Amino acid sequence: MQLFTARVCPYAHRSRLALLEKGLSFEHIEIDFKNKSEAFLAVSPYGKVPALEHNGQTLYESLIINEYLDETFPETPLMPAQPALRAKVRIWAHYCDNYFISDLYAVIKNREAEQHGELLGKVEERLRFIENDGFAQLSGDGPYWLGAEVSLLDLAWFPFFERLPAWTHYRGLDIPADCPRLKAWRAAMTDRPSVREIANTADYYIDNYSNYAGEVLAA
Ligand SMILES: N[C@@H](CCC(=O)N[C@@H](CS)C(=O)NCC(=O)O)C(=O)O
Repeated sequence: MQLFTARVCPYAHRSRLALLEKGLSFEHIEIDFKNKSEAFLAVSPYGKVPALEHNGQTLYESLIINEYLDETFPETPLMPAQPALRAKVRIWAHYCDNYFISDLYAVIKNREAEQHGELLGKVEERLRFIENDGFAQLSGDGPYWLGAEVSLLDLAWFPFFERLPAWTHYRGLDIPADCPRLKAWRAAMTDRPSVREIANTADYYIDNYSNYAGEVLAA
């Protein structure tokens, strides 16, 4: 099994975590975005990481790769058994990709101080929505999205929260004080062996997101 990946990429981070959580061995192929090989473009038609090659199949899109891994290697399941809960995992992963990330990147890429407050407020509202309509409904006593067991949903979201120190550094974005479940979840995830094995430092993210964010904007 080969994973085409990039250390800086939160989406590739999702699939690396899934492989580690499931204890699967794989060849890690680090992609240089400025110099994409033919072999990479053959498995990744969008030219994006992550991409996976396994048993003659080429797969891409992090959430789909992760469901494939879970179905192909059902030991240590990372999806719940009940169809309604499986649907919730997909709903909240879809929310991450289709609502949360676009607002997050809008704050980070924005360089106009006048627009900053409004953009930041939108992301904070999204975080409160996750807290109240996500965690409060699904996670019981926690600490994970679905309670006691880690799932693909945790792996879908966590990479964006490992990068939080960069968002705080450049844009003053943090988990709001009225989101205690989200804070506890981030702490619990940060402690997992899979997460620790491939964690990058705050300084790594601050350095690597400087192109996106540019200068620090006052909150
Ligand atoms: N929806 C995709 C997004 C993957 C993605 O955007 N990856 C970025 C890096 S974080 C990429 O490979 N970009 C290629 C490039 O910038 O040339 C997924 O979930 O896998």
